[in-house]
Amino acid sequence: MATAAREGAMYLLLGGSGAGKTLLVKRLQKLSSKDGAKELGEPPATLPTVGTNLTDLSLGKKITVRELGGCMGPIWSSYYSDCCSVLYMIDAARPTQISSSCVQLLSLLSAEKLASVPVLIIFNKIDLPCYMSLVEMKSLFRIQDIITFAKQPIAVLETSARDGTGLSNVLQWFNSTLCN
Ligand SMILES: Nc1nc2c(ncn2[C@@H]2O[C@H](COP(=O)(O)OP(=O)(O)O)[C@@H](O)[C@H]2O)c(=O)[nH]1
Ligand SMILES: [Mg+2]
Repeated sequence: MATAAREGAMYLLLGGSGAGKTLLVKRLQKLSSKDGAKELGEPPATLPTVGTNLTDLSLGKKITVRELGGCMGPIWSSYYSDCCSVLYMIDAARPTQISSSCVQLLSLLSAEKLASVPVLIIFNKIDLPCYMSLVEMKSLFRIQDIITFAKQPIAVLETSARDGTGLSNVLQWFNSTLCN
């Protein structure tokens, strides 16, 4: 893959289309920028990611986040050998995506090449009302069973990339998993 020229450790950002991956990365870029913008302001517009999208972040050291659009699911695995950590994003306000997201998550957790990389599961869009609570969503996902039986160290966070809730926890997770 064309990553040799980049300095930073590679983090993969995966999840269904429209979960909020691009907005998350834009928000993290702003929060970690030199001027340390504390005011997020209105969410910038995002376009559906076609293919893959690379973003550099400076978090003590330089890292690169590679977003893979949801429609690239069938070839996600071709990027596994190149990454040090995985973020998996779920739209917490779309219960209809639970089963497909769960299958995708289980498949990536069972990939040999990802057997020892830290994984962060993010439930995004917690600002939106949903007829199902986050507790119900997580229980349908069987998050606790997944954590118990997975080989990888797994963390779970809730965010709103829109209003900024939980983004500092995501930055903290990056700092705790900084790879070489
Ligand atoms: N309400 C709400 N909307 C969000 C949130 N995160 C992303 N969005 C919106 O969801 C849409 C898809 O976001 P995008 O980042 O392009 O999703 P991606 O396909 O996963 O990259 C955009 O209109 C975003 O503004 C969130 O936390 N809350
Ligand atoms: Mg995108």
